[in-house]
Amino acid sequence: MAPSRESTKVLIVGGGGTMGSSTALHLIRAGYPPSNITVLDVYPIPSLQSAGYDLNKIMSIRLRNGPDLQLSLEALDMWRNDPLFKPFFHNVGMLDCSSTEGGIASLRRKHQALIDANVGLEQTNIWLESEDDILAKAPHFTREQIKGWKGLFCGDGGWLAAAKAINAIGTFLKSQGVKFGFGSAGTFKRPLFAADGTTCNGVETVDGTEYYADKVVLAAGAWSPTLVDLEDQCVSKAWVFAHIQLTPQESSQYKDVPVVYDGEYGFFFEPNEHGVIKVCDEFPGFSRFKQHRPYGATSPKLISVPRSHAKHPTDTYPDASEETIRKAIARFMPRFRDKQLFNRSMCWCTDTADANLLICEHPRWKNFILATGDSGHSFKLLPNIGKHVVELIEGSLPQDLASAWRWRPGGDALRSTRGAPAKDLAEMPGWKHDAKL
Ligand code: FSA
Repeated sequence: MAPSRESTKVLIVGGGGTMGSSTALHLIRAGYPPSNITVLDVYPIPSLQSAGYDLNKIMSIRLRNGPDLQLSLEALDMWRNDPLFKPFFHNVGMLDCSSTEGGIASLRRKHQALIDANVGLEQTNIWLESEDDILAKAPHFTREQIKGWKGLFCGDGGWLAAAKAINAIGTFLKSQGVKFGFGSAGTFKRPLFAADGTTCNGVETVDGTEYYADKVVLAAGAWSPTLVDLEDQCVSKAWVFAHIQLTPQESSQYKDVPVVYDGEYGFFFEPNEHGVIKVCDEFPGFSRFKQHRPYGATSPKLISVPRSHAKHPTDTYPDASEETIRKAIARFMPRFRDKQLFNRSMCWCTDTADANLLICEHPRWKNFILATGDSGHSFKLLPNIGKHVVELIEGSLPQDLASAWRWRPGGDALRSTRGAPAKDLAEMPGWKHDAKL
């Protein structure tokens, strides 16, 4: 007999981030008593070191993997209609553009994949062939600036106020009486096992607290492969961003502009309510390999270990990033090329080899469930991903999702589906970090 929702206790490690908070939310929506749900995280929700702790993330429909169509459509519906998520979706559109032959060819393939999905996506995902087409969607550009550009406009896209959305989940969880453990009482040390040695029945945190539960969900994002041995299925990588400050007058000219993304340069978002624009460059990420022994490994091994800006606020980013972020600004907003950059920071994600999520029960630890492997494209799934983690907990995850998200060692997560393998931060001049911190 399946265990009842009323009596099943669930622990969520990394519950202050994207996948963990969504899981807690969906447990409550499925009828699990909030007092049977415990969220553990290094930081209070929204966790400062979650990739989702950000001004904004991109929303668009991109079909990279089998499950993407279903997941994106579910997410879009919830960002549009679910009262909890609706306030955080800024449906200003997303303009994916390029001026190179290869880039344009790749955009055409993306467009075709959307048409081939056969669910009417061609109505909102529009090919922009001419400069006039682009200027109609993005009048803040000059004709000169967009010479040679072609674009794919996603009318279902835009941006998501990321940290605010996780915060809204956190506020709801607290109001419902979910239990929390933060700081050393929320930092994972090891799983606990029943007398059989293979059935997980809880977690010990670094302060020595033992939490017991029927199901343990590890949703620690880029920290997941440092906590338990994932057999090289996930490689954690950092992406960088910086902010620029606009005057109120400048800001009003950029209000409601679509997110603009060029795979060879990067992307930027409209200014927030304080006139701050986030700019990112695009590249295959930075790893940070060191000898480290996650729980379950028989000896230390090379693992890319994230290092958060939250914990190490004086860390810088590589000189090369400064250059490429400036290049992106010069490309997208040449009038702001001399603006000061601030809040330079890194955002840690974890790639799998095929860029599918890793959402499955551990093959040897019964009741220990992984919900990780974001591969850099998962924030948009905040509203719905937890529903599928709950399905996995209950043994009802549809076969196609279970197969895509299965435990699957092998493959090259360092490269993943990107243009090149990640370079290591240790090789990047300018990346300074105080070892004492
Ligand atoms: O469209 C999206 O899913 C947003 S991806 C944003 C990004 O910064 C990537 O550009 C980067 O390559 C990495 O995957 C982290 O996320």
